[in-house]
Amino acid sequence: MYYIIALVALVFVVLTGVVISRLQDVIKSVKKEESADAVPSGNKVNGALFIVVLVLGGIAIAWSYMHSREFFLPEASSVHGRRTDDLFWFSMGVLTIPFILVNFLIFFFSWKYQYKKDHRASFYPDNHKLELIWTIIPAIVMALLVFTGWKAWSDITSEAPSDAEVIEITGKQFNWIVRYGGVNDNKLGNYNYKLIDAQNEVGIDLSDENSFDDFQNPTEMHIPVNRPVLLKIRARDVLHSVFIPHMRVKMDAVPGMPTKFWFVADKTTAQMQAETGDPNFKYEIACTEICGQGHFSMKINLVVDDEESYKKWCAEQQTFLQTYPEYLAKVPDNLKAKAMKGLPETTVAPADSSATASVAGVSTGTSIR
Ligand SMILES: [Cu+2]
Repeated sequence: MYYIIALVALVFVVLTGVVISRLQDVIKSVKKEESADAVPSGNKVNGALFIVVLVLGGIAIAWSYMHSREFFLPEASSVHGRRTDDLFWFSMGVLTIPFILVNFLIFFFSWKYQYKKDHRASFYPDNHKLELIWTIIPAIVMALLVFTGWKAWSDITSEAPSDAEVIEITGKQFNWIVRYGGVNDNKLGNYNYKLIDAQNEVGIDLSDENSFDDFQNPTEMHIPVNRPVLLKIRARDVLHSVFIPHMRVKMDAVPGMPTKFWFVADKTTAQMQAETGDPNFKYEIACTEICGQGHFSMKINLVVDDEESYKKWCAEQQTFLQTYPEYLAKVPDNLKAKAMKGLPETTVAPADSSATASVAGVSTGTSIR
């Protein structure tokens, strides 16, 4: 035991000796530098290089900004899009001014206050006025940015207005399926993932009468201009993400967790074609979540119509039941007559006696409603 204590004590004595000798080395070297008159040879060159980096770096930043402009988001075509763009550019402005100022001073001072013989730096330990200024001004600006951003975000994510056009968009490997509430009631029918099959891709529940006039489109989405559109977003398999760059719409499509996004488009496709001078201009909806090998192909077009053209387009679409009349078999007997409305005679013809009975009950069915 004594032996161990003695050994530890010895180690500490040796360590103390090492530390003292190191300290003396440091003191010696400091004294030596003070006495030396020689200015480090690279002093002036380094000082000048700071100015060179400042000028060349400034030019490079300005050039890269101008050069990348074509890759910025296109001009917004939605009401909230314009608002978020304004906020973005306001924040950029607020950040860019101090960025330029601070970086200019860092490089300029490094050159101006380079080592000069007989030059002594002035120094003060604290300055209350200066500290108050650089605390209060950024605090006010930050509060302003946070508040305006929070206000915009809470408006964008608020409940959609009651007159919003409700459209469902479902992501699957690898395309989007757009479903509309139909021309009669503008109400989307219920869905159930257990009902999904080769034709019924989103699992439309045909026991819900709201689904009878629902129609789907796998190639494009039409929306009316200047009217709120509520996207109900779903995914069938893996994570996808709805991205409409011109509309500033971006929302994940999550399996088992429906999401939504509402917005108001305020420029029709025709207007954009005239504005851009490109008769082939099309708004696009893309997937912005790497969702598998075919991710790149998850793109459909978005057509923003004026109210009249939109109504006309909706009226021209075939309902799901018109496209697949065999699904009439899934409609409960008491609703069959209602579901058959608008179906061509030929598809109604093969109905069995029970279906005919329901046709006979059309009047009772509708009178109940
Ligand atoms: Cu994807």
